[in-house]
Amino acid sequence: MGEKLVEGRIVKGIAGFYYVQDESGILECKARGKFKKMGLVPMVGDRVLFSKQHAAIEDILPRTSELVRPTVSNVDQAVIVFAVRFPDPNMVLLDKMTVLAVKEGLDVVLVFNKVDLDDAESQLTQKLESIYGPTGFKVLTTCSVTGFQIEELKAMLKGKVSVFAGPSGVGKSSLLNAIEPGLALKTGAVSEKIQRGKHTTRHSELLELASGGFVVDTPGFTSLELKDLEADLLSSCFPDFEYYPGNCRFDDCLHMEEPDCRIREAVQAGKLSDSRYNSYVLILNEIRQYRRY
Ligand SMILES: Nc1nc2c(ncn2[C@@H]2O[C@H](COP(=O)(O)OP(=O)(O)O)[C@@H](O)[C@H]2O)c(=O)[nH]1
Ligand SMILES: [Mg+2]
Ligand SMILES: [Zn+2]
Repeated sequence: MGEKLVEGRIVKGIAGFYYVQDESGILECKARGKFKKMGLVPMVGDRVLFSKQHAAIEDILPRTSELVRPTVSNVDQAVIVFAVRFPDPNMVLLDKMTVLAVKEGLDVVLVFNKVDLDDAESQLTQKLESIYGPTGFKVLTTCSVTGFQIEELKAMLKGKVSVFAGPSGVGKSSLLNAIEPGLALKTGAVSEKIQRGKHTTRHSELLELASGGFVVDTPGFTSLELKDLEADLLSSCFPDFEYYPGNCRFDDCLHMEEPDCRIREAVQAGKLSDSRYNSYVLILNEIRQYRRY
């Protein structure tokens, strides 16, 4: 007689053990040997069928997405966090992260944190909003210190699996703590350095929010590889470029030197952001660099 299998989700994996969560709690499980034979390695984020009696994962349900860094499956959205300043946003890095997220089929939420450090004179928040408004990405400006827009962020996470990404020091852990103080994530540059020193490999972990949804707090990453992205697909990962589809003289226009390019015209006319176009060119050149080898 087959025993009853229960559906759950892998929230953590350490040294061959998988922590599978369902409504009744978290159970430490082993994966059946058949997965190894199939060349299938269970991932954090996987929805699985497991046996409580044997503490064993019996089946892995089809994945909707698979991220490599951090290693998580079934992610719905990327919450890309940058500070309006301290540290100043690196726009190329930001745009690269959105490209990777779009390429993976994730929804993008852009969070500009530390709005308390902006001032009336520089209006950094407003500038960022004007650059990213036309992308159609969801944009939130937040402050984890005052709690500004924290409820809105919380609402966006509800019922979804979200990966928090962004450079170190922008306030990812602080935002998550503001959403749910019980998480008690370590914050501040110093504590992160200590954390890195202690654990040579950091495992990704899904954290469940009481308000609903799971989040992954990634350690900050600063360089991203775009090796497997084709040059001619890059502009489709810039949703603000898509307002001018198929209108360039050449169907395969890369929006660089080609004559009658609608994208470059839009940039020259001030309709498309210089900053976004600049990132596009730099990322395209990076992709071409890879292709040469
Ligand atoms: N002024 C200000 N500081 C913040 C804000 N959010 C986080 N911080 C500070 O920024 C530093 C880095 O925060 P942390 O959450 O560790 O950033 P992470 O590396 O992205 O996880 C800490 O010293 C926080 O106290 C904010 O909204 N405003
Ligand atoms: Mg952190
Ligand atoms: Zn073009």
